[in-house]
Amino acid sequence: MAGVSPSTRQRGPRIAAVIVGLGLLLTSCAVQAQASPPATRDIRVGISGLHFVPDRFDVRVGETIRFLVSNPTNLPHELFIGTMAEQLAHHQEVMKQAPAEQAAMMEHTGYGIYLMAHDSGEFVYHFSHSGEVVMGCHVPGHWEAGMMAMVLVAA
Ligand SMILES: [Cu+2]
Repeated sequence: MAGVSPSTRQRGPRIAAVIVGLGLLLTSCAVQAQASPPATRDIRVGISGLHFVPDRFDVRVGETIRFLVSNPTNLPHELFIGTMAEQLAHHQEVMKQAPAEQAAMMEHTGYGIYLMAHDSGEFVYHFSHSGEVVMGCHVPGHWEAGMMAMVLVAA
């Protein structure tokens, strides 16, 4: 996705570029959040080991859900929400980053949330199409271990 250019040996300018990039992404996230309708329902998502709990959710087209996500584990986790094609594209993007930049990238995707160990947070998502939407964690090794949940969006 947008943002962080490939690394150079000059650490200072690279960090400055990352900060500017994150600022732009944060701005775009804020704009996006304002554009979606207010949430009409809350859904809680837990994490246990390398699993979302529960691992299946049912919503209806047109619903705007506030997801309240808690991570009681000792590891950081991401909850990236999107179609399976978007999951695979996002996964490739994350894997391309240097390890030090993966977390920063996952933290600001704009389509979900990134949580440190023992942290919690929330995000709002509007379901505009029927079908299946996937929640995936792309912290290295987690997606490969099957860390995903399905959201079934009924017409
Ligand atoms: Cu994870």
